[in-house]
Parts: sequence; structure tokens; C-alpha cells
Amino acid sequence: MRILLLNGPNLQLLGMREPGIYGTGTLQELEGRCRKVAGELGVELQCRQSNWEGELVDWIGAIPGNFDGLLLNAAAYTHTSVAIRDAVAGVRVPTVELHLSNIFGRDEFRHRSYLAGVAWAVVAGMGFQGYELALRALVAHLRGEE
Ligand code: CA2
Repeated sequence: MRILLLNGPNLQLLGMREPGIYGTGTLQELEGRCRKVAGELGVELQCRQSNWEGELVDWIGAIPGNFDGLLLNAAAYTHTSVAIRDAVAGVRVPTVELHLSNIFGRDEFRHRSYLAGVAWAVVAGMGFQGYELALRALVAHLRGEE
């Protein structure tokens, strides 16, 4: 089983700024924690980050035949991108929309997600732990273990 983890714009800055909102861990540490969980579960995990909306759309579009599930923190594009929503809807693989912070406790413009309606599940506000939980839940779902 193969899972794709995509992190969107500015998440390469994790651990370098805004520790009060996003914590002190780096993107490399976050990916490492997810790789460890993937190893425990016996699944293959590919981790990518991009600041470019079109690159994220291309990666999502290339999922069919290559990945079974998607973990997606589209960051600010969550609140703006019809293109990413259409890409997720088009590939029809179970997708978890991820956020480190609780987007509903922040600025009003973060309360709207273009992705939630096409995602299988949404996880927000649990920091790095949310990624690990989402990976476990997505794999269980794909294995029909619910
Ligand atoms: O909580 C999340 O994971 C977000 O997707 C993060 C986005 C934000 O626009 C969403 O509303 C919620 C921002 C990612 C920027 O990450 C940074 C990390 C460290 C320092 C500065 C930015």
C-alpha cells in the first residue's frame, strides 16, 4: 500500500517561525515521525512539500495507479484553491485534509475550506500527532478495518 503525504506553502518553515502556532518541530522531523508510523504499519510513504499550487495539482493528478491514499495539508491553499479541490475530487482516492492548528479557532478566513467537502476526513489542531493519527486511520480505512 502506498500513501502520499503532501505539505503545501510555507510548511518548509516549520520550527523556524511561529512556534506558538505550529510548534518547534521541523518539516523533516514531521516527515520522519510519519515515516516511522508507516514502517510500523508496513506501508510505503512518500513525503513532498511545495509552495506552488500547480505542482501540488500535478502531484495529486498523478496519484491514480501510483498511490492508494492521500494525506494533504494544503496550508493557505485550503482556503483559496478550487484547482486543488478539483484535483482531489478527480482522483477519487481517500484523502485526509490535515492542519497542524485548529483552523476554526483562528482568523475567520481560515474557517472556510475548499477541500473538506471532497476529503474523506479532516484532522485539525493536533499538531504533529494529527498527522500520525491520520496516517493510521487512513491505512485502517483502506484495509477495511473500521
Ligand atoms: O494549521 C495548518 O496546518 C495550516 O494549514 C497552516 C497554514 C495556514 O495557512 C492554514 O490556515 C492552516 C500555514 C502554513 C505556514 O506554516 C508556517 C510554519 C512556520 C512558520 C511560518 C509558517
